[in-house]
Amino acid sequence: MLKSRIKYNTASFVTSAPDISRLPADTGIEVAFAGRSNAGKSSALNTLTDQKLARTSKTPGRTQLINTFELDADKRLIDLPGYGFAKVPIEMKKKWQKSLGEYLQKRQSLKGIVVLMDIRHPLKDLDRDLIDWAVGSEIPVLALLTKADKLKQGARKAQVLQVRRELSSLEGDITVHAFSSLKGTGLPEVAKKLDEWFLGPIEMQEAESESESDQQPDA
Ligand SMILES: Nc1nc2c(ncn2[C@@H]2O[C@H](COP(=O)(O)OP(=O)(O)OP(=O)(O)O)[C@@H](O)[C@H]2O)c(=O)[nH]1
Ligand SMILES: [Mg+2]
Repeated sequence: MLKSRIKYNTASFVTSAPDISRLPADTGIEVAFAGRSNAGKSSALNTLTDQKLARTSKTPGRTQLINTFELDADKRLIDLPGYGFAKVPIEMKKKWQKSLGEYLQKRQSLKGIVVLMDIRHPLKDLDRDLIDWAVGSEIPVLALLTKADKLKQGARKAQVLQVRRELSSLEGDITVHAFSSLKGTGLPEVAKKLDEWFLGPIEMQEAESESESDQQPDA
């Protein structure tokens, strides 16, 4: 079983919104899953929550709405529409890009972005744009190199190191891990980072619970 401070398997679907005006109130903390079409965003969310919450597909461009899942009243996970898929009618593309851009720029509760990239071809232009933007906006990034099961261990490690090296020049709060929805690779690392975004660093929590126990000495 997944060891985490938050029980991600309690997540439940809230809403599918065509634009940010239709999202739940912009309060609390939100973590968004973003990336190119077909990168594995919905699959990663399903693996993390151990549920079939988000619809996945072999056809890129499956997630066209901003899907919201709630962990509790002030913690949400967001499945964003994918970007960079060529075979989408231009009008539709414009609409998604608008709602994606608006979401990223205006959402105050957005406190962390999981950027998912296929481990076999990471850091495409739009991925770099998104990561650059997040660093500029001081939003932490968890870069997941997805479908890690498609590479042998040596190649997988080399890709992780290469992406880490390339992103280190940005000097942002960026963490890079290999991930596989199929095998569960990287899942504990994802849960740990999201716990930190939602609840704060573990040291802080321990300090808090210590001070609580100070007030209530054992009888
Ligand atoms: N081998 C392998 N395939 C995966 C993995 N994760 C996702 N896939 C496959 O990749 C395809 C796309 O996955 P989705 O999770 O739907 O991707 P998405 O990023 O949500 O795509 P859009 O909603 O279209 O933007 C599906 O056929 C998945 O089964 C993985 O870890 N390993
Ligand atoms: Mg999807």
